[in-house]
Amino acid sequence: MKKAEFNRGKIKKIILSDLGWDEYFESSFAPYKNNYIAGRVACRQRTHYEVYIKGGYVRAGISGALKKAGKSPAVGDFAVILYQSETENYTIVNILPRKTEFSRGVSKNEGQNQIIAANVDIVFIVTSAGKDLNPRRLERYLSLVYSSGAKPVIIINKSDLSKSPDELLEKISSVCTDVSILTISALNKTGIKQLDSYLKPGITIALIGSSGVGKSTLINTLLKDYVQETCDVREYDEKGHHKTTVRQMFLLSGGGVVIDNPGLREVGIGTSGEGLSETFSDIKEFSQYCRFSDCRHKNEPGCAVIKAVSDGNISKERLETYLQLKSELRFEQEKSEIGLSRMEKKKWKSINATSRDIENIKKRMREL
Ligand SMILES: Nc1nc2c(ncn2[C@@H]2O[C@H](COP(=O)(O)OP(=O)(O)OP(=O)(O)O)[C@@H](O)[C@H]2O)c(=O)[nH]1
Ligand SMILES: [Mg+2]
Ligand SMILES: [Zn+2]
Repeated sequence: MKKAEFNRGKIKKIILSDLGWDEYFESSFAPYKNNYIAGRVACRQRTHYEVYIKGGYVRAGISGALKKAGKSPAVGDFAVILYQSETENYTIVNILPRKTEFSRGVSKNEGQNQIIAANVDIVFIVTSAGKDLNPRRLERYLSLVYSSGAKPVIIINKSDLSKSPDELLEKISSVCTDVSILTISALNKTGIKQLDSYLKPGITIALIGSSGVGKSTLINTLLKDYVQETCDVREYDEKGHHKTTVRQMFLLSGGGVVIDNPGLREVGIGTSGEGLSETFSDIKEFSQYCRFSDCRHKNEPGCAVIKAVSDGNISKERLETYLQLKSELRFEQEKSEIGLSRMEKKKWKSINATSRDIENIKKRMREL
């Protein structure tokens, strides 16, 4: 088995079920079972992928057919791999259907959301004591996580920098009524035990948050090893310079996997409205009592949401973020529809071009 240059910590023998492989994937892998091997994408490099397979991990390329189909494996994907013993090459030939898809929420290329990671169960939204701790930012992150299908947990790191951890909790508790908030110090290794209940065999956890909040430091603490380079304490200046540039997956000694991500510069909203209604369930609750069923909660008479703000039940800033995110959502949805229709046009263009080619060939044949 080829050795990759990444430090993956002390890896024991890999069992795919510790990595989240279950009946769902087993059944979609069934048609490939006899000739292919299954693996999970750990990291995407410029020229190849690093993939965990039963027993270890390998470097793999992707097949031309997959590239042609425009499919690109994301970290966390379960893949169908062809092993050619003559050349000792591993090639990803297909991606098994995803359970969850975690995207940045910013659409790129023809309205498709950019996938950050696939098959994530829990997202640790990492923030830190200091100016990163911001309820408005958390609302954005929460909407994104909810729309991915994963469960969010908020981690306030660097509690050692605060005199009163309770104050930290208080600052954001209003935005996260149904979400667990854990206060830790990844550097001093305090509060880490609270994470134990999430770190289980078969469970995939992704860490997201701004640059410099301590995601990679937390990975190192969880793995009890220095697998990820972190920003030097002396050179760190809260300006958010990116240290981690490659997204990758690590295995925990008790089973389960964690994915470290580069700090997110831009947090979009995606095209799914579900994330918004879950994040702002209080606003949704009040909106049932608005006079108009299509109330936009801006200046309509009989708006129960605006009343809730003036009664002090919802903060003004929270409503503002909600309205802002809602308009971004509408924009992203429209963009995605335009993207789809553009793709549809492209498809017809290529179909027409192909039939033109066929006609030309036929014509030339007749002329011969
Ligand atoms: N005081 C304190 N500093 C911490 C803690 N955790 C991390 N740091 C420091 O914060 C800085 C940034 O940590 P990283 O782990 O590199 O942050 P990151 O979130 O991975 O950043 P990116 O990779 O750029 O996204 C480093 O100097 C860490 O030593 C903590 O619990 N307390
Ligand atoms: Mg990092
Ligand atoms: Zn209203």
